Amino acid sequence: MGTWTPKWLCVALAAVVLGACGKKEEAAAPAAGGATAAATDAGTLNVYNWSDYIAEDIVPNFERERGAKVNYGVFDSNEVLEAKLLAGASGFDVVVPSLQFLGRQIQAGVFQPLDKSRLKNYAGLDPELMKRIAIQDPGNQYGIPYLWGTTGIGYNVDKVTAAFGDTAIAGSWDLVFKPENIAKLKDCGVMLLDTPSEVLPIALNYLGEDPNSTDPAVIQKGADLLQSIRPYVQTFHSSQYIDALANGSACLVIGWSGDVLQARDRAVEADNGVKVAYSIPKEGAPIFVDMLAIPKDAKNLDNAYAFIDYILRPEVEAANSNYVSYPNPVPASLPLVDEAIRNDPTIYPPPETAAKLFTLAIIPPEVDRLYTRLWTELKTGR
Ligand code: SPD
Repeated sequence: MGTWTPKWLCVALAAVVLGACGKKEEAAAPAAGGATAAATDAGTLNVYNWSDYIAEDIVPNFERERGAKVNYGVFDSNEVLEAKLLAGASGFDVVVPSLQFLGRQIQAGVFQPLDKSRLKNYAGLDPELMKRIAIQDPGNQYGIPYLWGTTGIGYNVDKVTAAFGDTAIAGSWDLVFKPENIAKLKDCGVMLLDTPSEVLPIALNYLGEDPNSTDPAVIQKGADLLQSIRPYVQTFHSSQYIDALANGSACLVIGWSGDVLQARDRAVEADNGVKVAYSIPKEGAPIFVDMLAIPKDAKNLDNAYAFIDYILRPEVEAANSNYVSYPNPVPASLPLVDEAIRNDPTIYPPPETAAKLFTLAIIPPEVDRLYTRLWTELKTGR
């Protein structure tokens, strides 16, 4: 494949006025000369990223090349990251919020503007994508895209087939939101992401409402829909579902694309007979971009820039996409991305699917409070 112009992604990212706009890796092999370049001691770097979201060689290869020690922590929800950032003095040098969260954290003064002259690989970022990101990060001042994906349905192929005769139902949110459907999978384990900022918009979109509505009466409709399926949901969690799908203890999840595909690959590696699949339902689904950013009070700036620039190397982002099954924003990496990933429509959605994807807007504080209250009520059964 030659150059990559993801026009469909831009269409999806542009669709909202208020909004923006595995298989295990064999060898990340990112660093030309990496093994010999560790002569200096370049101090430390504190990175806080999503769990299950980086090829396993990237941090060690960077440490070797740079001669720096990376303290690498993980989280599994924007809400958790945001609480730490807003509390201040997080101690992190590089963090990875999703774009709509980055947008409001910029407004809260959490990040420092990037000095792009320190990122020699900046020019390799997809310009169309950057333009769309600029809607929530004006001037692309604060964030660098890391990876992106969609939020859809992960399922156990055999369990869904046993309940419905085939898996066609997984192509629609009807599987999750019609009580008579989800009830059929209750006993094999249903898990939802523990994140109101995505699950409520998904419910609203399913109802034909604006997923980014700020109208409390509209948002309440989404909450009511979620309450109607609450009896069938076993667990709310944003990372455990990977292993649960892979080992067969969950059969239906709302989850992130690459995570579900990692579950599929873990089951294949375990050779346990569990077949996992991911679907982007026909009614539409969120598209997200996760962003690298540097907090204002970061202490290890040179290493932060070096790390971000390292990630942006085409061979590093390709290794990353190959490992975690999420697409990346560096077009020159695409020829290095495994064909099976590049041609997988659940990873790189074709235009007709992409046209249905929607971006998530920055949530205003009063809506955020409403989301939190409705989510607590949902989880605690009030
Ligand atoms: N396991 C890594 C998942 C990363 C997903 N990012 C979430 C984006 C939410 N909008």
